[in-house]
Amino acid sequence: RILMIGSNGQIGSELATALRRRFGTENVITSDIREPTVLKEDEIFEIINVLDKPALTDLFEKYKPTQLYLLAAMLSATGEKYPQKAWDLNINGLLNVLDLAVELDVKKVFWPSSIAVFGPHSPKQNTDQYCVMDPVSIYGVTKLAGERLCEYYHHKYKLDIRSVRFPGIISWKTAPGGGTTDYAVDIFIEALKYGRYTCFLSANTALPMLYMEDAVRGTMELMDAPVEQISIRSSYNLAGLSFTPSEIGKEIKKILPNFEMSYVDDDPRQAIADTWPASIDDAYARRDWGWKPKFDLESITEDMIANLKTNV
Ligand code: VAH
Repeated sequence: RILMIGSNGQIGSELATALRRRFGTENVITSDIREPTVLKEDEIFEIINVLDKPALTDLFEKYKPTQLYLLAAMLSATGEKYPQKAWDLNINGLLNVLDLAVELDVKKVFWPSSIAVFGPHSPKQNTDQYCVMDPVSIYGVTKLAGERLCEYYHHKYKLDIRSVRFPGIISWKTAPGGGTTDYAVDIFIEALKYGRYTCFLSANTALPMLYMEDAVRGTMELMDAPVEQISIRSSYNLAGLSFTPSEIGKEIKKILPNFEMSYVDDDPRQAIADTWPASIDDAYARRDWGWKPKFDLESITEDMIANLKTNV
């Protein structure tokens, strides 16, 4: 049985759908700090605060999960507004889950890290699995510390915890929550609504990105891989594609010729984006468990516009 904590978020909501399809709705328990906006009658949901250890213990004991997916976190931009809360949620939430997973013998745990673990002294292009990581955002600090905790709990308690460093994720079903890469989602929504978009990152800010279908498939493939193939217990680099706001704007213009783009140059998220890599080397994920992205900028743009037109 699978327990997911943080199922209302951008990744959680779509990963939950994929897990229900794969393991059966009755075997997937979703949970978050508040009720989801949509819940079908056969879907199981529980309200939980991942920082409330006694309540979390009750939830684990009630469902006795064999797999646990922790998607509850505060992202980079919001984290800069509430750094202490970001540390508390992202680290103490993870620690509560790690301890319960060990105590109650959960077979596999998934926890997402992020390219936010890299910083100004990390290589900018094809950033490799092992390199200097000096994150400047508190979110990046929590993800780097979280990776070290995951590796420690694996070696100390033999916990089978698996992780990937997600790039910015693009999707249309659930809005992202307070990330620096959110522009790559907002641009599509506003292009369709208003025919124009004012971008909070500069035109040439190249960032690593991944389409949600690839992110969900990659997560499932990582979790399905035989344990002996997993050589990284901090978090795997994962790459999809890299592009700049200018490049995605041009791609949108191919479908929406009247689309206009402008830029602001005083957004605090620019300072975070400037410390992140432009592209990622995911050789370990490809070697260990056969990772390969499928979506490129053209297919992402087509899929986003087609779905947003009919669903939003
Ligand atoms: C953020 N979407 O912007 C997240 C992600 C790599 C970016 O971690 O904070």
